[in-house]
Amino acid sequence: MESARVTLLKFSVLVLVVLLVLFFTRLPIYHPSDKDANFLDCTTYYSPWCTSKNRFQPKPKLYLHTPKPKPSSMTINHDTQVPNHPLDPLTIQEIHKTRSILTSYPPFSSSSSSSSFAIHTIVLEEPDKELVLNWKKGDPLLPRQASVIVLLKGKSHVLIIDLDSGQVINHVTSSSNGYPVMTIEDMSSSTWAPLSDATFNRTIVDRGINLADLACLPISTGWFGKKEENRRLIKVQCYSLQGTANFYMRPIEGLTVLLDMDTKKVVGISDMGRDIPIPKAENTDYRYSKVNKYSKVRLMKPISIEQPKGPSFEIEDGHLVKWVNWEFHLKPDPRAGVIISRAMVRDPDTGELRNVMYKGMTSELFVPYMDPTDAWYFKTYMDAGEYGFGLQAMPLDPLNDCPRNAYYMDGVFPTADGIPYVRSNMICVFERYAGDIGWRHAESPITGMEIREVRPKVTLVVRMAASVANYDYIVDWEFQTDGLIRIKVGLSGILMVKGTPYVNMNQVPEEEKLYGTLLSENVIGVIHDHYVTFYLDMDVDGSNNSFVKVNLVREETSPGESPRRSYLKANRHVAKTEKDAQIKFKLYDPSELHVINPSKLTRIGNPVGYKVVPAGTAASILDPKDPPQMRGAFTNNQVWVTPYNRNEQWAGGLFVYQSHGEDTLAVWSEKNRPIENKDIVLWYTLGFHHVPCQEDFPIMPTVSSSFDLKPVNFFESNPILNIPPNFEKDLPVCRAAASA
Ligand SMILES: *[C@@H]1O[C@H](CO)[C@@H](O)[C@H](O)[C@H]1NC(C)=O
Ligand SMILES: *[C@@H]1O[C@H](CO)[C@@H](O)[C@H](O)[C@H]1NC(C)=O
Ligand SMILES: [Cu+2]
Repeated sequence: MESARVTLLKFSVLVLVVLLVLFFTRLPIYHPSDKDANFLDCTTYYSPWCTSKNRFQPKPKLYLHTPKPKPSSMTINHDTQVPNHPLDPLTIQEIHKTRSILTSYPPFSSSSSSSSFAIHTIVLEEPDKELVLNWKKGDPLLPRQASVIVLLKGKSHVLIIDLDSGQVINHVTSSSNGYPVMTIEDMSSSTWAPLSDATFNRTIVDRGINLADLACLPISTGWFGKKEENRRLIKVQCYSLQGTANFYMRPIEGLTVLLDMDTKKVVGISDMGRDIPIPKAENTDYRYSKVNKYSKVRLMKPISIEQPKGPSFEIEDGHLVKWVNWEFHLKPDPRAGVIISRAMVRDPDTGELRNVMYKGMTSELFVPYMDPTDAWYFKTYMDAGEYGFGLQAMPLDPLNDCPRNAYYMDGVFPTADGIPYVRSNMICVFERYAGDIGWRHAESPITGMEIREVRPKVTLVVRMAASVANYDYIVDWEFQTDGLIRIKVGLSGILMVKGTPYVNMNQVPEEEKLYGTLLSENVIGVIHDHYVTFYLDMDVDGSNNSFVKVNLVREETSPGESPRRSYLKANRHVAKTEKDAQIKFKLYDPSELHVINPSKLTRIGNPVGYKVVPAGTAASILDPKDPPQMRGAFTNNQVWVTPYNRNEQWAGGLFVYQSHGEDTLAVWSEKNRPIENKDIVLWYTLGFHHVPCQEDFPIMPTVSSSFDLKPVNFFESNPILNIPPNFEKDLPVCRAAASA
């Protein structure tokens, strides 16, 4: 019995989803500016190891009055935290209160039904947009309401609870197909469940694997037809942990356990691929302590960016970010990860704060694998609606995930029984200086003028990193002083791989389908796609906007008109309805895509606007009637525009788990509603095709793509004409104490 206990313990510690729960949430928060406050010592005291090359210039005293950088979340006491802004996430106290109102409300009150229900969501029910737009600091806070999703006896209940009155003010039972985002407890308990089945144990042992070395993953089943209806199902697949922390590289191929997620009963076991060996553990570990240190390449010296006066951003009242000309509200969300709201940029001419985007977030992800066989066909993840993109965001690692002087924000989320917990350091905010140029011009000697004007580019980054089982997604919202917002997704982490009998490509018959690339002996990296769909509620100088396609077309000259035969012309087309704004990118039929405010013109009469500048344009080429593609139909176009509707924020639908694709962005857009001069929402999908390669083994170097929201006739002229260049005197050079 003792060994069984040890087995279970080891199992529990190492299964990934268990890690997700509470272990990380109370880690002591490390605040870089306390321990590594080099810049403060450096500038405040001008210690001997800190010098400026230009000795005449700075007076250290000047810096004595520099305020300390705003504290990180370390100083926030979550237990006493109160909301300050209408969009602030629910506090610990508010989540407690929501839970207590819910548990005294039938059918959830213990008196009427003691049968178990699970709380899948407690988040702020955002007040009406109109009210938020009119709210000013100093006004009384808008009524605080919680949006709650509870699963009871297989039915999803959606409630709105008013926290001031303590009343449930809305309660509907969902009749649509699909289930809410899994709870951490769903995922964690599913990985254990197969062990209650003797057949499962037997096949593990028969395959020569010690039950103590098992690590299992909960894999969403997708939806492939009638037989999956009326209960929540999940598939579990396992790996061997023996000899490595990177169990993902040691799949127990072909073994799939189908579970009822609510009863935790094994519904079926598919036990195929017994002849496929488990790939070796050697060279799969990626931990610094375990890998051979580089010996054959030159070492890099330490590198860090100094901010002698501290960062230029401020976080007011916990969530309001103010930086140079930008202001926006920032909050963590269990489903979206990061939500940016009320993004406004200050006009350099008038000093006025101008609206750009009311709300921006990751709405859904879609990750279909390209292997139709029994153990793989269902791997078509929708990481936000199935797993909770924010729930999977792990604490960021200071100095590695985010540089020195970063501010860290925590997430506060409920467990399945409604008790709040803190996910510390979930988001970071920092200024980025990567040596890039904001603008420049130099005159060549032929003009006889000596001009060299260059401005450095410094940006503000909001970052989150979600580890959805094996994969890591890094999401950056990068704000530039020229008004541009860059939204970037980086892919790293570990591939989901497949076991194979082959150890060399020379063994693979010509006609054999590998479904991917042989990455190492017995390991295939299966081809897959990643789609990340963003919800962008643009409000360019106000809510009523239009979507304009600026189509570039070839004009041919008439005979004799010009030595040129052809040139390009820009044709503007204002989209009237949603179908006009279903955009598939075409390299040889290019368009700029503008969101403009038709009633706000510049001095010289152009409508003010922002354009979406695409990149990461991989498009899904699956059959539109393939069940995963029907559920992921929001990727059928790269850009969509819909009229604002507060019930249309999740591109795959509110209930994505086992959904049939009946409530997606693609379905809404088919209504073909008017979108001209209306409050509109822009949707953009960043796409990646991923044909794995050997460099992706045993862990992937980050691959990233980004798209931009860029001002177009929004400012009267270059908005960063007046930013100063860098001067030597402002940039003291710090040296390590030993070398001073
Ligand atoms: C399967 O093995 C685990 C781990 O050794 C053990 O705890 C569990 O009881 C076993 N299940 C059955 C049904 O024997
Ligand atoms: C936006 O347009 C609607 C009509 O579509 C109008 O009722 C509303 O007043 C407009 N809002 C603003 C802020 O101009
Ligand atoms: Cu990938």
